Amino acid sequence: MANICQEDWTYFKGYCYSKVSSCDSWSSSQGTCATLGANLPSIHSQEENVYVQSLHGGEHTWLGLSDINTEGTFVWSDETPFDFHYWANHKPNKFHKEDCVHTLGFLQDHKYEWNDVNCTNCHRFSCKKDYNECTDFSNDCPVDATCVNSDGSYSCRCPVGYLLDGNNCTGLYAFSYHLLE
Ligand SMILES: [Ca+2]
Ligand SMILES: [Ca+2]
Repeated sequence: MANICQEDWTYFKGYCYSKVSSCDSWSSSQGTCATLGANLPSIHSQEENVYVQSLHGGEHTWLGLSDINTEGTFVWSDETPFDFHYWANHKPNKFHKEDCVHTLGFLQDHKYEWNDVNCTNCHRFSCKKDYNECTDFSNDCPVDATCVNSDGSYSCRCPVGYLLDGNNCTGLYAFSYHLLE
């Protein structure tokens, strides 16, 4: 798929990612992403885990994951569910001293795993934000439908009295007619 994100951002499965090659603390990195309308990356599949780490050629990078607020409860900075993790063996560890999570990358025999470290460490990072499919022609909503953007996706809403039927908004009377046939 052609890159449909803004310049300096790359598209992957409903989101745009931008890489920052200088290092910073976890909080400053998250702050930099926030000024771009984005967050440090949350990861929800191994495919995304590999993609995000490949952006930096396997170097260590921050993820949006931390247990800063409640020790032992890791949350993503973009508030998406914690439904995937890829901790290295015996991680997370050290508890109160290590509240922020970075990727180990794939250099020096590392295998895309994650490690918790001190939040003031300096790591490179990427920013992740939703791609708004409704602002261009990358959505396939019928002309009479309204495109509704959502985090990581979008949907098509037909006018009242119509239902989305494949790539068309079909009047409800047409559905009843099918039933009578
Ligand atoms: Ca901790
Ligand atoms: Ca979207």
